[in-house]
Amino acid sequence: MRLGIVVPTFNCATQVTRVLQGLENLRPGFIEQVVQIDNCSQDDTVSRSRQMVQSTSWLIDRFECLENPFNMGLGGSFRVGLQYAREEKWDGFFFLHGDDQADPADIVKFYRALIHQPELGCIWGSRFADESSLEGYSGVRKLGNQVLNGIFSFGLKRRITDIGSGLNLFVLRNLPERFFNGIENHIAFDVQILTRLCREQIPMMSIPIKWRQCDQISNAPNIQTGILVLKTLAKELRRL
Ligand SMILES: Nc1nc2c(ncn2[C@@H]2O[C@H](COP(=O)(O)OP(=O)(O)OP(=O)(O)O)[C@@H](O)[C@H]2O)c(=O)[nH]1
Ligand SMILES: [Mg+2]
Repeated sequence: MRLGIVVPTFNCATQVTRVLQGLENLRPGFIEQVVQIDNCSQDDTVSRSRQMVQSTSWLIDRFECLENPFNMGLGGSFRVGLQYAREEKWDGFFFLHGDDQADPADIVKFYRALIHQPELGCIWGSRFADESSLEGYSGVRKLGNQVLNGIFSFGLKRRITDIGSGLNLFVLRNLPERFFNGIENHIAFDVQILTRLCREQIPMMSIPIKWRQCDQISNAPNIQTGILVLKTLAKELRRL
């Protein structure tokens, strides 16, 4: 099975170098390549990533950094990664946020789950399941997410413990070719993906992950993102 990792970045030089170091330490034998997709960072995210990779031995032969010509939003970066994965004929790819909130070691759990259930179309990382580990998230943030999880569970008629985290695995070989058509550029693109997974009854599972907030600068303001998420859900539900 040919798997890659797509790492979207935007102004997160300090954090992405830790993510890349984490992958170098892990040296996951099941990963073919790591592709960073930078969304016009205004800091030195790209140069520091490239410099960091020069000092590695595993990653150095497997790393590529693509730079979007303009800020395409997180969904736009996802589509760039998807296109890359298709051109490389990967069977699937991890989408791992570059701001070091997830634990890169969790990808091993995802891979093991996929080996046991090779028919899965998606493995969804969950920050709010009972066994998840969540550090540094404010009470407001947790509550907001729990409310959204409740609304989604009701709307999608299925228990949802995360509407979209920064660690997911998409198994392209088990997803219809048209599955990602019309995915939007904005940060709630994963809400579109989640509703489609449910609507099309794609085999999927959710895995509790480790997630933390320490020195990250969020580009996703709480209220605006919450509204966008709900609007995206409403739009997708009309299609159900
Ligand atoms: N928001 C945002 N993030 C981007 C973009 N392009 C790449 N990213 C990266 O995508 C990841 C997610 O962005 P965040 O702003 O942290 O959003 P989030 O993780 O969904 O929300 P938080 O829980 O607030 O961190 C980070 O690693 C960013 O560096 C973009 O256009 N917008
Ligand atoms: Mg983040």
